[in-house]
Amino acid sequence: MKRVFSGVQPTGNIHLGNYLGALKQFVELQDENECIYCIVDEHAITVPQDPKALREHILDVAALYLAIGIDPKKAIIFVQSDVSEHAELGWVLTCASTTGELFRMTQFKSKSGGKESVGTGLLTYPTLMAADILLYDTDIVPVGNDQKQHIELTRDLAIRVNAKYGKTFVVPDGRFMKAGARVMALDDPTQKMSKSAPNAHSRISLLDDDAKIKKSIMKATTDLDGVIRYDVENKPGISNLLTIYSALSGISIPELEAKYEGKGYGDFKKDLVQVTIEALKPIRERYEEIRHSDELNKILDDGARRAKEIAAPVMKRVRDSFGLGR
Ligand code: ATP
Ligand code: LTN
Repeated sequence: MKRVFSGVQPTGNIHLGNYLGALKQFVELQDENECIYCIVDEHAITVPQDPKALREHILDVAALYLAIGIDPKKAIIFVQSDVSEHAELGWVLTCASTTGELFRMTQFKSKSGGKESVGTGLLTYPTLMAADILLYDTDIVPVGNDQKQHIELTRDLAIRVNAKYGKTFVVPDGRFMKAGARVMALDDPTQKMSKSAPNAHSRISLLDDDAKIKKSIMKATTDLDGVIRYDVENKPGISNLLTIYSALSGISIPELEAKYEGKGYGDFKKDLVQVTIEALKPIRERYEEIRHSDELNKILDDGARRAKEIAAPVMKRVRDSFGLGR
C-alpha cells in the first residue's frame, strides 16, 4: 500500500478546478492506498483571513471532502493546525531551503508581483507544504498542475536532507490528472480558474445552484469560428469547456468533437450545463446533510489523532537527524 497525502486551503469557493484537478483523485485513490487528506489552515493565513470566516471555511472543506465521497473509514481527514508537527517541520525545512529557490517559485512571483514588500508566509509557503508531505512518509501527492514546482521543491529538500543527515525522508511523487489538471477561468481561458478571482462567473463553485451554473457556462468566453474542436492554442475557451465536459462525463474529447460536429456553441453549452448540474447536485445535497452535523467534528477529532500518530515519530526522526533537543 502506498501512502497518499494532499491538502486544500480553507479559503472558500472550492471550484471545478480544485475538484477536477485534485479532489476527484482523492476519491479514486482511497480504495487502494492509505490516504491522508488535510485542510491546510496554516497555509490559508499566508494572506489575511477573517478569523470567523476561516473557522467556517475549515468545516466547509471538511464537509466537501465527505460530500464528494471521501470515506473517513478509509482515509484520514484532519485540520493541519490540529497537528503541531506541521509548523515544527515547516521551520526545519525553511532552514534547509535557500532564499534563491523560494524566490524562484512562480506562485510566489505571481502573488507578490509588483509589490515591494509582502507577507513572509507567501515566500515560505512551499516549505510548509513540503513539511505537510514529508511528515507522513508520503509516496504520492495528488494535485493540480499549478503545484508541480512545489512538489519538485519538496523532492529537492527531501533529497538534500537525506544526503546531508542520512536517510530521513521518503521522496514523494506528484500525481496529476490527464483531463482537469489545469482548468481555466470561464471568463478568461488564459488564466487558471481561481477561488479569489473577483468575477464569480469566472468559476463554478461546487456549491453553486443550478441557475448560477447555467449563467456562468452560457456566459463563458469562446471564439468566433463556431467549431467545437480541441485546440488550446487557438481555441482556449472551447478547449477548456471540452476538458470540463470530458472530465465530468467520462466521454473522451474526440468523442465529444464527433458528437458536436456541425452543431453550434449554444447547443454544446446547454448540454454542458446539464452535465455539470447533474454532477454537482448530489455533492451539494450530501454537503447540506453533513455540514452542520455532530459527525463532522468527530471525524476531524479522530483524523487529528490518527494523523498525529504517524507524524510524531517522523518528527522525532527529524530531530534526531538534525541534532535538535537532547
Ligand atoms: P486557487 O488558485 O483556486 O485559489 P489554490 O491552488 O490556491 O486555489 P487550494 O485550494 O489549496 O489552493 O488547491 C487545492 C487543489 O486544487 C490543489 O491541488 C491545486 O493544484 C488544485 N487546483 C487549484 N486550481 C486549479 C485549477 N484551476 N485547475 C486544476 N487544479 C487546480
Ligand atoms: N499548496 C497547495 C495546498 C497544499 C498542499 C499541501 C497540497 C498545502 N499543503 C500538501 C498537497 C500536499 C495549493 O495551493 N493548492
